[in-house]
Amino acid sequence: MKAHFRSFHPKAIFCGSSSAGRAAASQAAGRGFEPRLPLNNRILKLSSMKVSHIEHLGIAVQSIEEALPYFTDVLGLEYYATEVVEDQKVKTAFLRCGEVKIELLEPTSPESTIQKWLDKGNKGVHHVAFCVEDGVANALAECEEKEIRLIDKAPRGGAEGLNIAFLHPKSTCGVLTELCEH
Ligand code: CMX
Repeated sequence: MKAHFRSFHPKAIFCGSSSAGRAAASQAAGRGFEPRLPLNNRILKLSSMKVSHIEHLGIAVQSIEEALPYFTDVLGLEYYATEVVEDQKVKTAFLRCGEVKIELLEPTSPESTIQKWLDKGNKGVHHVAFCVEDGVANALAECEEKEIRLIDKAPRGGAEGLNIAFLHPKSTCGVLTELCEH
């Protein structure tokens, strides 16, 4: 129980009047956190979602051809696959970085969400993909229960044949979040 609480936002561990809660508040105060009531009590519910690792980081680029040499020739990462994801209007290139992959995303159409994102002056890390052990459908159900805004209401097929679903960055601390399962 305590271990779970530690993984929550620091503001969330101070609710309740248990001695453990008070001890945590006092410890955290010593570290410079301001004990206060959480803005949203639902965060206190323990998570049953199990994230095993970061599956990949999605990096938006205007041109894979131009971007790739930085990742292969400078960082020395191994490039191993290219795939076009038609329904997302992107071409992807995958590189290995230990257990985590880097997914370069190049728009294939002006209508691509990646192109729109680049056109707004953004570049670099576009999303973070977390691998969930108990399946994307279960993870989505839990997110929905906790009022996290879903982009995909059900798992769908993504690059590399993975089941995936996206969570809206407005609900996820500004990080466009992909959930995926192997
Ligand atoms: N990271 C963080 N915030 C983002 C974001 C991103 N990648 N993309 C958009 N946002 C923010 C915008 O900044 C904007 O915030 P403000 O309202 O404060 O300006 C807000 O989200 C809405 O953005 P928008 O430009 O109006 O864009 P849309 O609402 O049309 O779309 C999103 C945003 C996240 C719903 C859409 O990009 C989406 O559905 N993404 C999931 C699918 C995807 O990204 N596919 C490409 C990768 C495919 C793959 O990996 O295979």
